[in-house]
Amino acid sequence: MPRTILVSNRLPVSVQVERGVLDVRASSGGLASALRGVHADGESLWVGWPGDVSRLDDRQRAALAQRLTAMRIAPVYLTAPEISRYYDGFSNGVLWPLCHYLLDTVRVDAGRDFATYEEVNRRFADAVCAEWRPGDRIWVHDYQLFLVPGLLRRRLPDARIGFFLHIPFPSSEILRTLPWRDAILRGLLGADLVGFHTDTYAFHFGYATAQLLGLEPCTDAVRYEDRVVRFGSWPIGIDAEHYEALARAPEAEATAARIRQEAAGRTVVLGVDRLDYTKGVPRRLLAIERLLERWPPARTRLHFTQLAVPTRERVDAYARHRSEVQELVGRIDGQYGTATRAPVHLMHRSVSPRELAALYRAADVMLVTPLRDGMNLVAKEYVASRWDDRGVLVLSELAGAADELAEAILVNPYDLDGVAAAIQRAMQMPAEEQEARMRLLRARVRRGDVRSWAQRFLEDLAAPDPDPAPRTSAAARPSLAAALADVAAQRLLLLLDYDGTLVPIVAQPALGLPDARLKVLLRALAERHEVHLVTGRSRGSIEAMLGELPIALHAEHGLWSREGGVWVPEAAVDLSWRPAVEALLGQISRRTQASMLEIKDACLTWHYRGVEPQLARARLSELRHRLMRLPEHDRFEVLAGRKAIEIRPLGAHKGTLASKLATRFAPGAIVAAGDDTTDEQIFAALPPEALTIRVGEGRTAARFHAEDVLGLRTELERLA
Ligand code: ADQ
Repeated sequence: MPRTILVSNRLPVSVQVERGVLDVRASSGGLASALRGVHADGESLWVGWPGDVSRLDDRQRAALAQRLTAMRIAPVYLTAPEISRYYDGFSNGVLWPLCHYLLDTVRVDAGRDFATYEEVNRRFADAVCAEWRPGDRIWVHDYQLFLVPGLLRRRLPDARIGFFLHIPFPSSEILRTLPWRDAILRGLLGADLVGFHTDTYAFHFGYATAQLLGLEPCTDAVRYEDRVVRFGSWPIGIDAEHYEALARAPEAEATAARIRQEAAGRTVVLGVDRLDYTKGVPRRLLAIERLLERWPPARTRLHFTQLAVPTRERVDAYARHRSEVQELVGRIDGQYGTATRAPVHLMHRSVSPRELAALYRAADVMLVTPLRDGMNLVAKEYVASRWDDRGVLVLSELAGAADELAEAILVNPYDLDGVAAAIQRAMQMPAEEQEARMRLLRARVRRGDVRSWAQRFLEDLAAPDPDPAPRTSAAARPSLAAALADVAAQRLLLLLDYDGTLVPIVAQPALGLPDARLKVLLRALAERHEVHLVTGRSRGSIEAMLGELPIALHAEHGLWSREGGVWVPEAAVDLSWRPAVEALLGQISRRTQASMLEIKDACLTWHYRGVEPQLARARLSELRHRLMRLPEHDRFEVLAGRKAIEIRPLGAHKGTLASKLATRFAPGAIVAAGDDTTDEQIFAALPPEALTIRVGEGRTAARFHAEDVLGLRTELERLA
C-alpha cells in the first residue's frame, strides 16, 4: 500500500524531560495541526525533529524510540550546535526575515549557518531515503527544508515528491540578494509539485526560475532537467468545525461574557499573535495610539487586548522586539490610562484553544495586521469562531489570507492613519453590515478547511504529469564511457559543437574562450581522428579562437567550412531576405535593453540572455509575428536556441553538413556531441549506430548523456 511520507522540521509531538521524567507532548502551531489529520487518516509516516533530547539517558532514549515508532514517526536528532546554526541561524535568522521582506533583519554573515543548513537537510533526506518504498509519496514542508526535494531527487529519481511553503515566497528582486538563492531554487525544483498559499507567491517562484536560473518563463509548470515541475496555490485552511464547536461550548460563552463584563461596555478589540516582528504588533500599537489621539471617543470606548505568545527567543531580533512592544504598551497606557483602566492590555503567554475560542467570541473587533504573512490562521480562526455572524475583522492586505477574506476591512499595515481609520470604522460598524460580511467570510473559511487543503494537494501530487518526459535514472542510462571504450581503437569521425558542449555557456559569446587544456585535447584527438567543430558562430569568431588547430571548422551551422585553411561556402545561398530581417531585428534590439544582435555572413542571431524575462517573452512573440508577415518569409527559417533566436537561409542547418560528412567518411565510427536544438539536427541526420551525446539535460534524440561540459571533456580526454 503506498504511503505518504510527511517531512517537516517539527513533529506533531515534542519531547521534553520534566524533573527527570520523559514527556511526549502534542506540539502546537499551524503546521502540526494541519498535518495531524493527514497522519491520523491514512497510511503515513512522519519524519522530523522531536526536540532537544540531549538530557535523556539511555533508558529514556530507548523508551522514546519505542513511543515514536508506535506513532509512525521517524525522528531526525539534531545536536545543539546544529539547531543553533540550521534552525536559529539560517532558517530563522536569514530565510524567515528575507521571505517577509525585512532585509535589514537578515543576519549579516551566514556562510557557516548555511553549511550546517545543507548538512541538516541532507540528514533529513537520508532519513526519508531509509524509509521510502516504491510507490510512496513524499510531502516536504516549509523553509527549513528547501534543499530536501533536490537531494531526494538525485537519490530517488522515480519518487513522487511534493513541497509546500507555509511562508511567503518573496519577489525575485528580494530573493536575488541571497547568496544561496540558486541552491534554494534548485532544491525546490527537485519536487514534482511545489505549493504556495497564494497565486502571487507561485508567480514569484516561476519568475525567479526564469530570472535567476534562466529557465523558460512559465506560469504553472516549468521544465527543469528532464522533468516537469508543477507549481501553484493551495491556500491552507483551519479545522473550522472544531473552532466553531469550541466557541459554541457553554464554557466559552461564559468566559466571553466575563470578558465583556470586565470591559464594562467598551468595545473589545483583540490581537493574537506569536510575538514575531513580522506580525506588525508595534505598528498596530502606533495605529491605536493615533486613534486615541485623533478620535477622543476612543479614549473611553476602546479596550484592546494583545495576546502574544513568546517565540524564538534565542534569536536576537526577537528579544529586541519584545522590549519594543512592552515599551509601546507602557507609553500608550501612561498617556491614555486612568487610575482604574488602561486602554491596552498585553498578555504575554500562550493560551489553550478553548480559551482562545472564548476570546475570539468576545472580540467585537479583531486586528490581524502583519507586515507580511504567508497565510495567517488567526484571521480564519476568528471567523470560524463567530457562529453568531457578528464581529469585524481588520486584516492586513499583506497577509496571504487577504486573497480569500476580501469581506474583511483590508488595510495596509504600514499606513498608520489608514489602520487607525479602519479600527474606528470597525468600532462603529452597524450590526447588519457586520452580519453580511461575516456570513460570507464564514462560508468561505468552512469550505476551504484544512482537510480539503491537504486532500487537494495530495490528489494533485498523485495526478499524472501534464507532459511526461521519459524518466530514466542516471544508473539506467547506457554508459557513455563503455560505448566510447568500444570504439576507441577505430578511426573516428568526431562532430563537436562548441558553446555549451566544449566550453560552458557564458553571458556574452565573446567571453566563451577556449582554455589551453581544450586546445591540447583537440590537438591530441586530431592526431588519430577526423575532428570537425560544428558551430553556429561566425567564421571570424571561431577562427580567431581555434584557427591554429589542425581540425576542420564549420561556421554558421555549416554554411561555411574550413578544412584546408581556406573558408569555402557550402553552396550558393539566397540572402535576399536579409535587409528586411536585419532592419526588423535591429529595431527590436534597440528597444530591448541588455539584448544583442549578432550579424554573421548569412545568419542573424538575436541574443536575449540578460533581458527581463517577461519583456523577452513579449518581444519574442512580437518578433515571430512580424517575421511571418514579411513578404520574404518563405526564404528564411527561424530557430530557437538557448536564450537566442536565429534567422538563417532556408535548409541551412547542421544536419545537412553532418549527413554529408558521414557519407564521405569510412571506415570507422561516428561520434557527435552537442547541447541544444541545433545539435539535435546532427543527431537526427546521422546513422542510428552513431554515438550521439547530449550534453546536459533536455529532450533529445541522442543515445547518450554527458552531465555537463566537464563530463564530456573527461570522456574525450580518455579517448585522446
Ligand atoms: P505562523 O507564523 O505561526 O504560521 P499563524 O498562521 O497565524 O502564524 O498561526 C499561528 C497559530 O498560533 C494559530 O493557530 C494561533 O491560534 C496560535 N496562537 C497564536 N497566539 C497564540 C496564543 N497566545 N496562545 C495560543 N495559541 C496562539 C506559519 C506562517 C503563516 C501560515 C501558517 C500555516 O507564518 O503565514 O498561515 O504557517 O501555513
